[in-house]
Amino acid sequence: MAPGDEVTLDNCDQEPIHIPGLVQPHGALLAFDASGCLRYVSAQAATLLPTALPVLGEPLAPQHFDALPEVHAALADGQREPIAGQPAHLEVQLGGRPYDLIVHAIGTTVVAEFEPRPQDAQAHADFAIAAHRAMGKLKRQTDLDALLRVATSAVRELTGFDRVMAYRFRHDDSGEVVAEVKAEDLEPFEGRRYPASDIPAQARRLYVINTLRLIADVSATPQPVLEAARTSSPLDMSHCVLRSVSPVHIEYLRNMGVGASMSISIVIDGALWGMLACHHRSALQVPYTVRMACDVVAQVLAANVQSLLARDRAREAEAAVELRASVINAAVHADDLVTALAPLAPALASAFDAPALLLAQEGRLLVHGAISRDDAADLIQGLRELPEPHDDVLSTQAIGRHLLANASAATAGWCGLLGLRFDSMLGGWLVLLRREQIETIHWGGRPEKEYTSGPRGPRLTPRGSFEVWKEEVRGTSAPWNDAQLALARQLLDELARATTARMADLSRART
Ligand code: BLA
Repeated sequence: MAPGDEVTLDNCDQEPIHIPGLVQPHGALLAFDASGCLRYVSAQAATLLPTALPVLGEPLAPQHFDALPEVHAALADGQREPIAGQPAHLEVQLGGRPYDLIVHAIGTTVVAEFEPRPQDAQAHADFAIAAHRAMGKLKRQTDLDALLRVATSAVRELTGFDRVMAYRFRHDDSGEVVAEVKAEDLEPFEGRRYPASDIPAQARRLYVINTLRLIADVSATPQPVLEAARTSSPLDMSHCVLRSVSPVHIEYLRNMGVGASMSISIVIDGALWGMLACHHRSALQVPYTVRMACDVVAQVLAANVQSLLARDRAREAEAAVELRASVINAAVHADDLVTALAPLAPALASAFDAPALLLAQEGRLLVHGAISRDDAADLIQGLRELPEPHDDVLSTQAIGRHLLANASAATAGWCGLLGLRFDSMLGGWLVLLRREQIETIHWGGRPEKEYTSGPRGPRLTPRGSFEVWKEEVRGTSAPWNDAQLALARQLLDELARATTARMADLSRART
């Protein structure tokens, strides 16, 4: 897709959002080539900046910004040391007004962006204290939910947004609002799920390298970036602070009644783990320094999330070792595995995050959880009748679609199955079950009339997003993760070993 082609709901993951040729109109952009000539300028730069500017195609000369030697120096410095993605920041006065000047290099091009400092920008001292307090609080949190809540509160306190959410990506790039602070009269979004397509892949890639974006006024008309020569390539705005965002996303925000939006990436191990996403009902120009403090909050947050996740993984691994030992203990020389393991059913189910568990061998069947005995027996029968499996660990997110089309358990909403065939002679199965994802999530949204719908239709509304997510996950459970699959394999080995040992005992007793 080329810049200027029409963006639709079907091709928006192809939209080259890094070269929109447009900036948000609250600031001005100037970009210079390696020889110091002005190659790109945003249309309103001359109106916004009360100073002499070079003409397109002409070099930056000392008389430009003559009152501002430091601006000239920053631009010259940028040209000597082009470090992409590492912007330099200056506070400058133009015509008696304060501006934030952000300079960065992309390739050999040096980009200077000017943002007028909002008149009511929080006093420096207050804001530094608030930022400092937020970092301290973030560092003290020892559980993930509390950590995310503290981060959303900190960003809300620093910026004044009406709503700040922590949005966490799931295994399939869909997302969930896992924490939220908001103005009281706004409808809560916490717990909501959104499909991967609400933040297309190219946007996610960009958000890993450029971690903060502000859409200061959703209803402002973007300004074109003029080019010195038609033959030159469009300016790569991946690292620009004024980059104008995709029209599809603007329509989405407008439909939701959002007047300003900001989001900050939570990057862990080079991948986008989540975002802090902020909404305001009217326009909101968050000063650059405040945005940078929010970016630091997100970095501290990411580091803490990473260490809490590592701690949780270590705890889970420890619990798995203990569980395995209990299983070995209970199973060793047990005459009847089903009875011997019954007391461990709750711990086993919980280790696999499975609300139901079945254990069967010969004519015995243990049922744990809210599945009917008939559905359980039918499922075990179905598994026993399957053709000889390649693997004694079976896993699926969709029993009805991929394993047993006619299982009554599947009809009753059981979709995820992790099955361990530990005794092929006597039909020994340990089965963990999960429900359909949708059954566990309820739409708490207000009626759709709360939202408007633009030219691209109702898809770009919270309800439209939820419907897409529901379609994508219909008939499936959440997936089994690697740790759970590894534990399954270990337990299978132990149960199979116990079964073999019992057979050996029995045949010894017979001889
Ligand atoms: C970008 N989509 C985004 C962004 C967010 C979301 C946070 C980053 C830009 C920003 O900070 O506003 C999505 N925002 C959400 C979600 C919530 C939220 C899910 O607050 C939940 C509470 N968007 C769509 C569809 C398409 C789409 C259907 O919903 C395309 C078919 C596109 N979203 C889209 C694009 C971008 C985007 C192209 C990139 C915008 C840019 O940076 O230019």
